[in-house]
Parts: sequence; structure tokens; C-alpha cells
Amino acid sequence: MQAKSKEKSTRLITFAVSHYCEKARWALERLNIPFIEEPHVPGFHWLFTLPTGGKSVPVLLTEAGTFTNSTDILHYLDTLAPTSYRLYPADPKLRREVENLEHLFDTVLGVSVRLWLYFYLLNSHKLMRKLWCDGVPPIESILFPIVFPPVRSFARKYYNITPHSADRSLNRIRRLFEKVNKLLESDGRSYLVGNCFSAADLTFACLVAPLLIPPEYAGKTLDLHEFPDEIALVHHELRESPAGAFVLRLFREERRTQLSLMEILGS
Ligand SMILES: N[C@@H](CCC(=O)N[C@@H](CS)C(=O)NCC(=O)O)C(=O)O
Repeated sequence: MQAKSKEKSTRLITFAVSHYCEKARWALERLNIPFIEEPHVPGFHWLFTLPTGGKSVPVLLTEAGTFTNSTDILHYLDTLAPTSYRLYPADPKLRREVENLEHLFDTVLGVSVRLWLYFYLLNSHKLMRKLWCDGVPPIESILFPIVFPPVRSFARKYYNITPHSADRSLNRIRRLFEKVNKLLESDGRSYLVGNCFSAADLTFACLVAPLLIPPEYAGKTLDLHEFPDEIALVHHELRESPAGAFVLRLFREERRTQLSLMEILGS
């Protein structure tokens, strides 16, 4: 977990495992903004998010204000970024394309990946402990064995996790991969929109990362051998597609790219 520079007041409330939180983490680290990450076990997070006016994670608390979803966080961070680090293009048409893709990935891809993975993983107390308790306050970790059974039942209802919705989610993931394969192969482009890395690329990469497990992913994940076979099979299938290779490349080339001190001073 990233916990940087205690004296800075920027705080990011997260689930260690959440791919939406990786969107915020990546955008913050890209701009070299020091922040303290505060991961919680699902359920306990409401003690921290509800008082901010939000509900889900990530929530970003800064001196400039509080941002209660990943897209608002990216929009806010873009106002601090020098031109070459902006995630939203200045050109209105390109910006609309980026925002449409980000919305599609947020509302379909992220939701489907979470639902499909939880369909298998929620069965295992041991794996969920690894995924949910990383870096959380000790009291949440101590209470985990007691709260896990009711939180698991609640999560299945809250996210509507059933065999039918799991099948539908995997189909949706595959269809979105086909869409991205086509986009990438239509003209051999390096990024989803225009010639630069944008919020569309970052969002696509983050929201499939729990399934593809790029080594640079900073959210909590498992080793491939720990996953049930159903997940390992889809992991290989998606990694071998052009869209999967694209995600691995984005993590390799862009996840550690950071604004340098020279660029901060020059902006
Ligand atoms: N649209 C939100 C979605 C975030 C989201 O779904 N977060 C999940 C974790 S992956 C969550 O906090 N679930 C518990 C809740 O809704 O309170 C965003 O982009 O930030």
C-alpha cells in the first residue's frame, strides 16, 4: 500500500482490492502528488465515506475539496496537471470520445469484472481475507472473521451476484474486449483516442487489471495459482487478445511515468 508523506493532507479512502481506487491512485502518482491511502474492509468504509458526503470508494479528500467518485477525482486532478500530463484532451470532440469511453468502462466493464470475480472469490474466506484486509486498521482485520459472513451475503445482494448475472457479466467483458480489439486494429493506433494516453486508456486498464494482473498493478491481488481455474482460464484468454496486450503495455509503459520536479517547476 502507498502511504506517503504524513504531513500532507491529501487522503484517499479505498478498498485495497478496488479497481476504481486504482484509477485514482494511478492519476495521483502520475502527477507526483503525495497522499495517504486509507484502505478499509467493505462495510467499515461507510464509517469513513458517509461523513464526507460520499458512499463508495474511492473518496479523495484535499484542501481544495472532497471528490467522491473516480471520474470526479480524475477531472479534479486534470486541473492540476501540465498540458502534456492531462488525461482529457483539449479538443472538444476528442474529449467527448474519451468521456464516453470512460463512462462505458465505469458503468459496464468495472461492474462486470467485479461481479464475475466475486461470483467465484466470495466463496473463499481465506482469499477474501487476503484481498480485503491488506493495510486496513487492525480492528477491522480482527473483526473480519465475525463480519465476513454477513458482509458476504450483503455483497451478493448489493451487487446482484447470481450464476445468471455472472454469465452475463463475462459476456459483457468479452464484448467490450472485442470492441477495444476493433478500435486498436482499425488503424494500428497506440491509444484509444487521439495520439496520447488519456482517461479512456487509464480507465480501461484499471478496470480489467484484477483479471489480467499486470505486475505494476498497485491494488491488492492474488497470485495466479491462487485463483480458481475458471478465473485463470479467462485471465489467459483475455491476456492473449490485442486489448489484453494493450493493457499490459499501458501498465508497463505508463503506470510508473511520473511528472518530474523540472516539469512541476516549469508548469
Ligand atoms: N462510480 C464509482 C464506483 C466505485 C465503486 O463501485 N466502488 C465500490 C468498490 S469497487 C464500492 O465502494 N462499493 C461499496 C459501496 O458502494 O459503498 C467510481 O467510479 O468511483
